[in-house]
Amino acid sequence: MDMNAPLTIEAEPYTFELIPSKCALLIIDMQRDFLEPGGFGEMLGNDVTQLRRAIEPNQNLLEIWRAAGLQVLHTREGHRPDLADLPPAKKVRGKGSKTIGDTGPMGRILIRGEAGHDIIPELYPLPGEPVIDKPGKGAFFATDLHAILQNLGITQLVVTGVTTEVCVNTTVREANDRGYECLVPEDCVASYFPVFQEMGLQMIKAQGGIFGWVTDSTKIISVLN
Ligand code: TIU
Repeated sequence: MDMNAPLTIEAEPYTFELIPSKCALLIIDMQRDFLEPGGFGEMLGNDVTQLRRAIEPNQNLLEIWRAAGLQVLHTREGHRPDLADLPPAKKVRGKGSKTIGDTGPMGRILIRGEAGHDIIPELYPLPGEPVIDKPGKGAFFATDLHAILQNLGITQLVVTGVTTEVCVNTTVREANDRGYECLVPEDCVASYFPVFQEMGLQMIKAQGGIFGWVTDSTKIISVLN
C-alpha cells in the first residue's frame, strides 16, 4: 500500500480522503470500569450491554488497521492514586455512595494501575502503541496527545470508543479545533443511551461536517483490504 495515496472512504456528510501515513486510530476509554459488568459504569446504573456492542467492530477494525501498518493510540480516563489531579467537583459529582478513588469491585475506581481502569483484554494495546492517560473527558486536555500526534505527523484521526456523547464527542471537538480531521465509525462508538448515540453522531456530521465525518467500520475495512 502507498502510505501517501489517499483512500476514499464513503462517509457522511461526504467522502473522507484517508491518507494512511497521516491517519491514526484513536481508541477512547475502552476500559473495564466502563464496559464490564460490575464496573463503575454499571454501578452508576448504566446498562453495559449498550457499550459492549462496540467491542467486536473495534476488534475487526483494529486487526485490519494494525495489519496495514497504520498508527494506533489508546486512551484511558483516570486519575493519580493520590487524587492530586482529580478536581473536587468531579470527585463529588453524582452524589454516589462510591465515587472516583473509592474502592469498587475492580479496585479503586478510575485510578491508574487498578484493574478496572485498564483497557479490556479484547482491545489490549500492543507494545509501541501509545496509551494516553487523561484526567478529563477530552483526550487533549492535560495530556501529551497533541505533541505525540505532531511528532508522528498525524493530521487525521479515526476516533472510536466510549461513550459517544461524552469522551468521544469531547475529543472530536478538541481535535477539530486543533486542526485534525476526524472520522467516526458509528458501529465502533457506543453510549449507554440510544438517543445520545444517535444525536452524538448527528452533532458531529451536521452542518457540512461541523466537527467531522461519520461512517461505518465496514467501509473503512473494505478500503484497507
Ligand atoms: N469515557 C467516557 O465517556 N467517560 C464517561 O464518564 N462517560 C459517561 O458516559 N459517563
